[in-house]
Amino acid sequence: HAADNPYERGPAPTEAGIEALRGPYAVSETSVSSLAASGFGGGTIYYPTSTADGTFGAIAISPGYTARESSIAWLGPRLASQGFVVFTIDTNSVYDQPASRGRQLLAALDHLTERSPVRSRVDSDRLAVMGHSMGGGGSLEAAKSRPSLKAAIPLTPWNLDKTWPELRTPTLIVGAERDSIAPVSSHAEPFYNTLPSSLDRAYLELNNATHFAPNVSNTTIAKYSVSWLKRFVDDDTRYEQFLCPLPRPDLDIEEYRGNCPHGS
Ligand code: 9J3
Ligand code: ZN
Repeated sequence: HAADNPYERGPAPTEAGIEALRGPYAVSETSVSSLAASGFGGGTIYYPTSTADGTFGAIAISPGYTARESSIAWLGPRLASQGFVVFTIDTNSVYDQPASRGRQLLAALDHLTERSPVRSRVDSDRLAVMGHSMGGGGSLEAAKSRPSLKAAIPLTPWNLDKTWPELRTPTLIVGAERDSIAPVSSHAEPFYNTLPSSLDRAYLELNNATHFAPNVSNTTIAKYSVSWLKRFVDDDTRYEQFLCPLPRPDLDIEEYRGNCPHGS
């Protein structure tokens, strides 16, 4: 319980709870204009309204090529309501490449912890990155350059760099079976396969899904993202039950690979 883990937030988890459209925390939001943002394009911060539970871990999320913050906005309240501060960002240009998106994710985290109005609510030692497509490729870049990150979740990621042995951040890679823009055979799967085998890592392939599955509310993405973030940003082992033993293929999951148990 909380006495053993100071980062644990919220009630004992259930499968229905991690699949729900909203978690236990009421959520507020505040926008960051592009003028106020340095090194990224601005965005929206979603955060638990109550200050009664102390600080929260935080996640920055980048959209993909040609896309705006709106394309990943559903993740803001969905994750924040589980007990995280979530920053969905715009990039400087919608044409920015993955390496740039990685730097922008880190700039957004720095803004969140150093300059944002909710900085006192954020635990600056417990940060994570996510992103769609080139933003997913960017989350790999961010984790490579900042190994203190606690979790990375690239969603149908795209990157020309196919090898990621440098990562030290627990990483959940989400691929889509019918992705023809970032086919899993040349993106998500080699990214996963080249992560260190000693790392806490997982590969979730969404059954019968396209490149754009992460752009609309998706319960499979949400439930495993919440579990991964809770497990590695909050060190909350109550969520290990949803990650180990490895989820079995079903109507939603084409394939799931990973090490198990975690943290060993
Ligand atoms: O961010 C993305 O959707 C990357 C896929 C893409 O359009 O790459 C083409 C260069
Ligand atoms: Zn590489």
